[in-house]
Amino acid sequence: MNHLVVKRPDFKSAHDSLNALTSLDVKYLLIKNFFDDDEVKSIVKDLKALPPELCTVIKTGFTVFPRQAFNIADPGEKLDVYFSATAEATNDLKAHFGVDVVQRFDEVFKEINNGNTVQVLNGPGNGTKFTPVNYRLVTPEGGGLKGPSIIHNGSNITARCANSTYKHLTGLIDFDNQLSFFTLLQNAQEGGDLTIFDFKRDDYPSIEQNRYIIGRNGTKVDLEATSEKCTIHMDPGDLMVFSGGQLWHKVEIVQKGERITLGGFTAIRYSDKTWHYWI
Ligand SMILES: O=C(O)CCC(=O)C(=O)O
Repeated sequence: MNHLVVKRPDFKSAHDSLNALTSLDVKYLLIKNFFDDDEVKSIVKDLKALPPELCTVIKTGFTVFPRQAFNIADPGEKLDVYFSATAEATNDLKAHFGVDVVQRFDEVFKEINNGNTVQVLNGPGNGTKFTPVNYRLVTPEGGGLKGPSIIHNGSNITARCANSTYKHLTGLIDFDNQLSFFTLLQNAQEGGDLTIFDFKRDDYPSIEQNRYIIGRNGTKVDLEATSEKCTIHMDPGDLMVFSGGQLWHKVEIVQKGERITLGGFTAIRYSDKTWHYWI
């Protein structure tokens, strides 16, 4: 599978990337200079100044901002509660940062979607919206596997924690073929690179021991031994877009330092075939 590297603002070879990534004609798209050095510095400074109560510690060593909407909702979560939490989270994303990160995603997505706008995904009620993106901060603290270090495909974050929101999401968009995107804001000193395996969830639907994927015909692949993969080292300010819904992937365990990313997911809405993004 090919990959594509472009440098903002020159998107000439990447104008149809969302479709090319979904059909797996392109394995990943790396956009250099999504944020420039000054923007990266300013974003990280603002992030470090946030009141901790606006963040959610998912596990020791894995924190996200804005606070997860599903932590506020109870397990029998109600959609109105969920979406008033996402509205607050979206406000927090704007209120605490000098750089308008959502505007940057809007601009760049349009460039790689044949000039068509990619909107933040709507909720069920009038004017309700998902949170567009979130920040993920990962340190070695707590050890073990956490969040993106676990070999996975797709995003089960919402699914695990918010049943009715998940139902809404899967009815609305092509959830299984979603793309993952994230911009790197700070590299870990050791670990933290993204590895994408050349194996599709459709061919290998299950995984054992965070290591062996099992094919439909029973074949077993050891992902620790396979060479059918690529590991991508990114620089701060780079944006990565890939078919995280279809391809098994993981983030290498952060062994030292702190890795900071900002991202979400994007997919086609069934009703009008337009692209939307959310976290
Ligand atoms: O590095 C990140 O922020 C998440 C990458 C990832 O595993 C995903 O988007 O599915």
